[in-house]
This record gives sequence, C-alpha cells and structure tokens, in this order.
Amino acid sequence: LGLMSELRSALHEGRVSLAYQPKFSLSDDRIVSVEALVRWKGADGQNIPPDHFIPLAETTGMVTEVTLFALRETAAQLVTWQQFGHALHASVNISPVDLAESEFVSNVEAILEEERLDSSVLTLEITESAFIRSPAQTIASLKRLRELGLRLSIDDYGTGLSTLSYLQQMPVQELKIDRCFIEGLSKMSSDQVLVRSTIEMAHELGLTVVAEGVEDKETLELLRRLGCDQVQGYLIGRPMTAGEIMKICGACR
Ligand code: G
Ligand code: G
Ligand code: NA
Ligand code: MN
Repeated sequence: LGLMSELRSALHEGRVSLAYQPKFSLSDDRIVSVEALVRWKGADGQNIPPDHFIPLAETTGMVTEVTLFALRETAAQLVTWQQFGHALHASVNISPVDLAESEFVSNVEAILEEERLDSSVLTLEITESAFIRSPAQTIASLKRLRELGLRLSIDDYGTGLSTLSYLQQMPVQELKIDRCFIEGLSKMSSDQVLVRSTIEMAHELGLTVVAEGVEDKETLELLRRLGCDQVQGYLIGRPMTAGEIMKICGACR
C-alpha cells in the first residue's frame, strides 16, 4: 500500500502527467486522434511505468482516481488544442474497475460539463477482457457513458477470446486490433488472414478499426490495402507531450 499512498500524493502534487500517442487516419492521411497514457515520475525522478502500478491500483480502487485525472486533463487539453485550431479527437484508457464504481458515470459527466467539452471528440478504451467478464453493471455503465455522447472502443482486441458477434451486443464504435497481430503482419500470412477477416467483420458491424503497434511503412501499406481505418505505433509517433502533438499536427488542421 506504500506505492498507493505515493501515487495519491503524486496525483495531488502534479507528478503524474499524460503522454499522448497519435492515431493516423489512412483515409484522410493525417493525425486525427491521440491516446492519453499516464506517466508517473517518482520522488527520485525515475519514471514508474503504468504496468507497475495500474494492476495494483485496480485491486485497491485507486485506479478510478487515475482515470478521472486522465479524463479531466485530456478534456482540458482538447479544448486548448481546439483553441489553436487543431480539430483532434482523444482517447482515455478506462479500467473494468471504473465501470463497477457506482459514482463513475456521474463523475465523468461532471468533468465533461466543467471542462465544457463536446463529448463526441472523446473515446474511452476498454480492454477486451473487461467485456468477457462483464456483469450487468458493466454493460449498464457502458450504455450510460454512450448516452453521454462518448465513443467507446475495445482495446487489445484478439487477446481475450471473445467473438465479434458477442461484442456486437455492446454499445461500442471502435475496435483496436492488438499489437501482437500487427507485429509480424508483413511476414506472416496467418496474421494477414486474421486481420483481414477481423476488419471485414468489424466493418459489417459499423465499427472503426484501429491497428496498434505499427512500426514500419510496409505494415502501414498492407493495413491500408486490408481496409483498416486508422493506425497507431512508433512509425506514426511515440507517446509525446501535448506541445509535441501540436508540432506534428502543424499540417493536420
Ligand atoms: O505506453 P504505456 O507504457 O503507457 O502503457 C502501458 C499500459 O498501461 C497499456 O496497457 C495502457 O493501456 C496502460 N495505461 C496507460 N495509461 C493508462 C491509464 O490512464 N489508465 C489505465 N487504466 N491504463 C493505462
Ligand atoms: O494496452 P495499450 O494498447 O493501451 O498499450 C499501449 C502501450 O503500447 C504503451 O506502452 C505504448 O507505449 C506501447 N506502444 C505503442 N505503440 C507501440 C509500437 O509501435 N510498438 C511497441 N512495441 N509498443 C508500442
Ligand atoms: Na489503450
Ligand atoms: Mn491496446
């Protein structure tokens, strides 16, 4: 629990921040969105990676404070980008734990109102595994978030053994194909079959498809041919500061 009280202090003392990783539209040929990723600088100045504290924060409930921080910060940043003429969208990762929290949806609604953000430019990413063990409360929360006008995305798709027909019953608009299917895409025809059919099915269901972990031009062009809508990965850009996002979006108004 020492780590969690340090996390709480860090949140209050401004040592938790966000990095933004761009998402590139293959039809518009420009950066259309960014994913907010939490960054924590420990007291010794070292970065503490999310993988080291998010799982623990989930077991203690602290994760919802992180999520609400990320939502508020991203909402404010979107408004700032808009003021500079950048019509960007953004996504924030949420945890299944958040969806089980009774106050979560009303807290989200309050943030949207306080920051005066049009909710349609904000997407919530939820890992696929959350959908599989989704009790009634999770689905109910997702529906209420959707009613607020937020977009919903399935993160890490393909790792959780769910089916698209099952996910069809969920109020989602976007599907992110997990990095592990994209890494070897240009070399492995088995992955190509899988990715092609996933894109086709997702489009049948009216979902936007994003491929994660795109690291080379060959993979990007292959995904373009397969009909993928957006790509994210080191080829387009690593997680970066809000200021750096403005610079690389100089031509993406
Ligand atoms: O790039 P990075 O090392 O930040 O991400 C590692 C993992 O931590 C990813 O799975 C990412 O989804 C998760 N993560 C990053 N930021 C957040 C956050 O604000 N909330 C939650 N729940 N997960 C996050
Ligand atoms: O689980 P989630 O999809 O939120 O994970 C985001 C994580 O993936 C972050 O740690 C981010 O830094 C990392 N990431 C983003 N793009 C790439 C990429 O092109 N290659 C690799 N290896 N990791 C990436
Ligand atoms: Na994510
Ligand atoms: Mn992911």
